[in-house]
Amino acid sequence: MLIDIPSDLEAALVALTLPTWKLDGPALATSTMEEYRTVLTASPRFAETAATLRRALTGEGGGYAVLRLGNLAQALGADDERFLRLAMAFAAEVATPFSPFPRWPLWKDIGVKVDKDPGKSSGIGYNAFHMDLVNGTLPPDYTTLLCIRPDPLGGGPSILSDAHAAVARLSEDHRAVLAESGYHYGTFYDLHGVGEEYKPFPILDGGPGEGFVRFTAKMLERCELGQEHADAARALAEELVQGQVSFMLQTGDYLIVNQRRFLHGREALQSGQENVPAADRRLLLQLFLRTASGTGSAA
Ligand SMILES: O=C(O)CCC(=O)C(=O)O
Ligand SMILES: [Fe+2]
Repeated sequence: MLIDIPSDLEAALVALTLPTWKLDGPALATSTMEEYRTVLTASPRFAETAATLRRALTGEGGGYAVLRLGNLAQALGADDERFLRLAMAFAAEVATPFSPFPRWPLWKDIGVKVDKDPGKSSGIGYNAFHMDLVNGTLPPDYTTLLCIRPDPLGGGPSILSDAHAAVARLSEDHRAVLAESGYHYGTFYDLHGVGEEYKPFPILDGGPGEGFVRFTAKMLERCELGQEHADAARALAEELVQGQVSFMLQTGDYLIVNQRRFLHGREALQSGQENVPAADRRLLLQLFLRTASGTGSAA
């Protein structure tokens, strides 16, 4: 769902300068979260906007939101620290920002690399449905993507699909196979705050409609899977595509995905990226969030 910022709130936010954030290990410091909340709660309609955001992510039928911060990005500059602090403050209203990568800052650049595996993060091709950090026992509750620059050639719409709805459309036989520990994906190296490496894992590890649908369609191409497991995973991948929504993120759009409900991906960028100067290519900033309870309910 799209969430616009009321114009009186926008005006108040542009006039604010939030302090720089502090870290507590890999996470945003509680003191910063409290500081940001205190300042922002004094702005008109902030509390109500944050409540709308939480409802979109955790309410009945919800699971993702696009917070439209484009006017703020335009007023402050999309890569300006003041804008990033405001986006961080909205994120902190959902759950605690943290970095699973010890040597990376909280916001991780996702640019465009023409030489990379086209189907992976920052590649130029189709980025198939997945959850982030799928092979940790405790993946981030939320993954978030802040659009600094869309593809100047006009490609790369985001895709989202309700994972539990897709599972519910599968046959019982496929669901039973997906509940077996027959899946694995990728490497697990030097990651913090996402539990242990999970290998092999079941795609379905909660009751109907519950828990993570621990899936990445990338495993179909890149991993050796048993025939039965591969077939069930392919059926799930097809249902995810059947149920997908897609939209183009614009500058300042902030996509927040509840990983317990929705899986995400991205259509291919427009061809011809090698002719676009690196500094003009699509740029997102990625940030992960963890709920206090680890159950996915908002803060
Ligand atoms: O480029 C995008 O829009 C999505 C990137 C993504 O999902 C990821 O890097 O995990
Ligand atoms: Fe992702």
